Amino acid sequence: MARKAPTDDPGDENLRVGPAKDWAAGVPAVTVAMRDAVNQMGVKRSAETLLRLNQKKGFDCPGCAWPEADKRHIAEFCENGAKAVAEEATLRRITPEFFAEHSVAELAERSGYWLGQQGRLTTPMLLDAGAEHYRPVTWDEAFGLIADELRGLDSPDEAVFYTSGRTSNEAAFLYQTFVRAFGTNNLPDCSNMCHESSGSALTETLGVGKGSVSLADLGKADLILVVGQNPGTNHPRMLSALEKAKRGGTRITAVNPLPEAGLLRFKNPQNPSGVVGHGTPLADRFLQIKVGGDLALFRAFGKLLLEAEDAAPGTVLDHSFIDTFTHGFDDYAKAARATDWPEILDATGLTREEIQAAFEEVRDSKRLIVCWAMGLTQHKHAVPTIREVVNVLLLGGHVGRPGAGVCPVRGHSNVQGDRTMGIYEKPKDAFLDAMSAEFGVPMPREHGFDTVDAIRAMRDGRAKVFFAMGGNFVAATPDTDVTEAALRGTALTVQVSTKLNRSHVVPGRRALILPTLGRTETDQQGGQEQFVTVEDSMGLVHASRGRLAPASEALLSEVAIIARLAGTVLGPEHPVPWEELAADYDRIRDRIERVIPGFEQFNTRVRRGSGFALPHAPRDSRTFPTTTGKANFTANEFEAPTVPEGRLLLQTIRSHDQYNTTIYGLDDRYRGIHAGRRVVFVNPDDLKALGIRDAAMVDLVSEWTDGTERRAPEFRVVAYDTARGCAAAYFPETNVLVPLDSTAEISNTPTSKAIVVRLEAAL
Ligand SMILES: Nc1nc2c(c(=O)[nH]1)N[C@H]1C(S)=C(S)[C@@H](COP(=O)(O)OP(=O)(O)OC[C@H]3O[C@@H](n4cnc5c(=O)[nH]c(N)nc54)[C@H](O)[C@@H]3O)O[C@H]1N2
Ligand SMILES: Nc1nc2c(c(=O)[nH]1)N[C@H]1C(S)=C(S)[C@@H](COP(=O)(O)OP(=O)(O)OC[C@H]3O[C@@H](n4cnc5c(=O)[nH]c(N)nc54)[C@H](O)[C@@H]3O)O[C@H]1N2
Ligand SMILES: [Mo]
Repeated sequence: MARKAPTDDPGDENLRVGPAKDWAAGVPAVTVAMRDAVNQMGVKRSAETLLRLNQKKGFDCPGCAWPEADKRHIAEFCENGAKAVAEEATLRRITPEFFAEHSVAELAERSGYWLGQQGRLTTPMLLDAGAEHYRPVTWDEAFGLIADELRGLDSPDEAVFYTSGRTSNEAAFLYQTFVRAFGTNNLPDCSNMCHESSGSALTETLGVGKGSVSLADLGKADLILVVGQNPGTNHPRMLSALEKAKRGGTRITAVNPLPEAGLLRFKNPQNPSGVVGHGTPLADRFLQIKVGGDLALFRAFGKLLLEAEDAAPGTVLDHSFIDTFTHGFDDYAKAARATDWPEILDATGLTREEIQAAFEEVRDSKRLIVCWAMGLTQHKHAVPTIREVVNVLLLGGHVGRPGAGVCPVRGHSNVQGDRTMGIYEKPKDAFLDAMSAEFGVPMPREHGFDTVDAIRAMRDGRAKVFFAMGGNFVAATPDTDVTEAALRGTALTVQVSTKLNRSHVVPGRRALILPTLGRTETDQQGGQEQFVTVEDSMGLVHASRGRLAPASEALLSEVAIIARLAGTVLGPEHPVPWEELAADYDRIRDRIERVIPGFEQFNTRVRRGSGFALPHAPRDSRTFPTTTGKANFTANEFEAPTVPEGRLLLQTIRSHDQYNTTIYGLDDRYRGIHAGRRVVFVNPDDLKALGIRDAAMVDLVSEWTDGTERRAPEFRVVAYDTARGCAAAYFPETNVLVPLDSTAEISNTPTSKAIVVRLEAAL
């Protein structure tokens, strides 16, 4: 009963631009969700699948990492969660005949959208050296071949093991065990391109690289700042939480160069009164900040708070918190006071009045939460920007108090859990010691490659085998031409995947595709049905159980793939009992419990209700495990992007119809874009100043400090309400523009949100 995929590969020939919307969700969202689901799965399967989504006995949505409320709604999913599920639970299948029919060269000409539309991968496939087509192989052959390549390396550090954030805790834990037992810490992950800057800044200032608020806190806040985030598209269930908070009196300020639909107005499809009329206005205040201006804004808040305290001593700052729990106040205060208004206004593009009004709400809030996502993390000065956010929160004592705290909103559904499980290229010694003690094998101590360093190593011939546990490495990473050449230069690429993507058609000398189970599917091991666990953006760990029959009988779970590979590479005498662990995931959880703090009685607690919360010292007890033992204020250098005359600062974002590199469809209806993706949003006044017409066709040319240029051809200009001097376009199409060396200080995250470009008339 496999469904046929469309054979055509539509380009942008039907691109239409209409008005942008000022509200999100509501009835159209639900109908669109159902339409996509039914197209991929049919009516019966759609209903059965979507009703299990995010339920206590169901599976965790493979979409975003936003937590579920304890009281579940019967349809606890959003439009984009439904699309993520439809993408995985599709009835379309890719069989060996498909690869016989399409050469790799031909597939490399197809769009990412078309590749994804072909359906689920069903059979392990090998591309031999020099071959034009993938051919089917057995699992044993595949593992044997990987083992030969790995054992033939001069050093384990010549292999790179990437992870994307859908991998379960159990698979992630076993994977890093294998990689380290093999002998390397080369464990880059999607987090390196995502919230690494948040982790870096929060670990240094608060001692824990994760968010400090729970869902309940949102409802208790006086004020929530939503900064650099587009929840209407990327975390739609967050809108329900914001709406609820608002009804209880919480005020919301949005800080964004774009007036994103969901932030302005929201219609709740799960609430009968929310689906008619204009919905709830969500943000009470909108600061249309310039791209990269947030460090300046938070610096201004800090400066104004200090000055207000001077004017009325003892009434503004939380002195008892600052005195008891923090370090570095004086240096920070000095830096904040010294910042000049002209540089703040220039960097933010806001008026003094706008900042003053927003500040007064910050000052008057006893409980303040700051939420953020990629608008803060993907900048050169992302880490100092997030440190400035922390400075403002510390001034008011907003950490470790109900209704207050830091809320980095994570992307992939288990990206936070993967890091907890040890998917990290710079592991702490305490973790490695615990691993060695548990498994009786030595652990490598030298730090490994993150994503950008892994590309450099492959480019320079220092890394020769690339193994990916999920994701779409070549499409997600910067500097597409450099990255693709780097991958092609390796001896072997291995992709453990559910769906076909660009990374399968940019092979090393040899390439393997290993098809795996998704979240929605049942996982049988050792004659028993298994479940996995995940950790959401707020540190809650819970179980996820798939219910659908696997897309093909040949699929192995990620856990089984790792165990069989480890057995083949490391041999039968190895002290880690790989097969035994894979036969019963409870045994993996027992090991996790013994290695990672916070997982006491893991198997018992995860079977109860909706799981359990991991400890978070700053939140739970105002204990700050930093180098000073206190929460650290930081005196950051004032930074903002500089853009030469006649150039724009381009940010690369997600459309409403995509999940990272997975393109669900060609619309971005909240922004008024239909049937195409190659658009660049520019402020009408900038267009006038540049002498470019709305709807003109342009090439985007990025200019890098070393004098090199990169070009993304043929984008249609869309006059749009974005901050002056800024532009926006979708990734992955624009990744060619991001230089590999353009990364954030400290976190090494590609600067995907700040690329200096000029627009050139397309030939
Ligand atoms: N449906 C769907 N859901 C997803 C994803 C998806 O692709 N599709 N991806 C998942 C993943 S991995 C992640 S990380 C998250 C991403 O979630 P988001 O971070 O919301 O994703 P982006 O599309 O990158 O949007 C960045 C937002 O920041 C704003 N912004 C850009 N630069 C700046 C700046 O300098 N300052 C400020 N204040 N704002 C700025 C942009 O205008 C935009 O609103 O979503 C997750 N959820
Ligand atoms: N220019 C620019 N670049 C960016 C960003 C940006 O904002 N701008 N955002 C960055 C961010 S935040 C992120 S997180 C990265 C995302 O980078 P990745 O995580 O590498 O990319 P995805 O597109 O999420 O990966 C999709 C693929 O994962 C596979 N997959 C899906 N589910 C499963 C599963 O359950 N198991 C396995 N094994 N495979 C599965 C499918 O084959 C699918 O094709 O991209 C980054 N790149
Ligand atoms: Mo992400």
